[in-house]
Amino acid sequence: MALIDTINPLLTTGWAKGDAGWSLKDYEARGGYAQLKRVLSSKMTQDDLIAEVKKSVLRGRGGAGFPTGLKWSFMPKAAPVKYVVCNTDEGEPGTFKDRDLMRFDPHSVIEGMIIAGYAVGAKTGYNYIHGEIFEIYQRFEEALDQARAAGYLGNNILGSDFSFDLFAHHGWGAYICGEETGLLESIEGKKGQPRYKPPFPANFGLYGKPTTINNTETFAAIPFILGMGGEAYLNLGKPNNGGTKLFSVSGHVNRPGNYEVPMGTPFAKLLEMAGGMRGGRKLKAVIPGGSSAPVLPADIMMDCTMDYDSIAKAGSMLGSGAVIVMDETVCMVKALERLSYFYYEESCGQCTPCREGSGWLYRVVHRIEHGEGRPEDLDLLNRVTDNMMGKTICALADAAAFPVRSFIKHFKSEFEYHIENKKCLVDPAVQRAGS
Ligand code: L3W
Ligand code: SF4
Repeated sequence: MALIDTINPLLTTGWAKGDAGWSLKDYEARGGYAQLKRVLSSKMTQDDLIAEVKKSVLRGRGGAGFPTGLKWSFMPKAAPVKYVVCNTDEGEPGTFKDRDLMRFDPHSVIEGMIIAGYAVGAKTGYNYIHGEIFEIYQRFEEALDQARAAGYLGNNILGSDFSFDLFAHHGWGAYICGEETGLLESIEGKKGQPRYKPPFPANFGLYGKPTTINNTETFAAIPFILGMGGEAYLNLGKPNNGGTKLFSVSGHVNRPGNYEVPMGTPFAKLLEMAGGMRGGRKLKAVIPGGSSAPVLPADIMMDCTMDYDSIAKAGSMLGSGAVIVMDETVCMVKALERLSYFYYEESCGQCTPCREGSGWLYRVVHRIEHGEGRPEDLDLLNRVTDNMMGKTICALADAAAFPVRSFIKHFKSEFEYHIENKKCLVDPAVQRAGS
């Protein structure tokens, strides 16, 4: 889905020409690779680079919002072999920004990764690309060929003493391979099952070597940060939430799509950019950060700005920036049933609380939705989530639990109505009208 609108184009500068603007020639014409040239010719030190990224307060765009400069600084300086890995395993329901970045501006990701390689002292990089976006993988391979031919990749880049090569790795579509250590296992040719952390990838990553792993959008932001300076990038957003962010807006809006806006933009403005509510219906709820993030009711969401801190204060997560908008025609029990099935299906099965718990969550929500709910089911669901959260190897168990807890917390009366009356509170004809 192409970009629909932007307040402050940065990451999306190159999207204007759609599929006609992605090549090396186009990227160079809009200033591409200038920052790599500057870094290499001015012999900026690794510390200088990391300091600039820290100044920008660029926070990881894959979901956790971890400060990128800090993450880079964790890489042990003396280690002889290190890696840089890009996480383009975009599989979070509602998220569709990284595939567009890779489609319309793959060289910004490549340039960001090369600069990251220089900053952390890595000579090899991998970009792990989600299995269900094969055309994007092909485009990235083409972009890599162009960059290699132009001397931006390989030995002694642009005549410097810095060598770096980059490879695309095509995944096979498992959601759990988007978890950073599951992804590393998958590149190594193993089953994509997350590793226990710590040790974090910065110390024990790909093939057991120190590895910096960031999201696609995070790498793509690097050339822009160096171009304008860390402080100016920070000032685009708000304190502790630097820069602009891509938001994938889906659901009951008139113009679903990707929007680039400064961090701290009011949610109401983003909704307006997305054309407002479809059919003029009333906003009921929003999942602000991809399906793993707790749902928020309309009144709370309308008071939020789109940044990590505001959304966290409201009780949810900005996550990867996938904004799922739901109007008054949505049955929240049915919506939760769909989400719960996803996590049940995608659990890798290593941890008992996740493997068994995600199945129980789905089955209990399913029976409520299908008129077989029992009065004790809401307590049961909350108890199952208690036994999952924080008790597993990776965050998937929490991601399965958050929707259940938040849907029940904010929309309890709908669940109670379902259990008592064995049918939806929202009339099925109204639901059909909204679908
Ligand atoms: C070294 C330490 N490194 C933390 C690193 C860590 C990681 C990053 C953040 O999950 C979330 C998840 C999804 N020394 C460190 C350290 N690090 N402490 O910092 O770590 P963490 O554990 O907070 O998060 P995570 O494991 O990366 C990501 C949520 O994002 N999510 C996911 C969306 C999915 C997509 C997609 O499909 N593309 O984005 C959405 O909300 O649930 O909570 O690198 O190594 N002391
Ligand atoms: Fe696998 Fe779930 Fe455990 Fe994560 S929490 S490692 S997905 S079983």
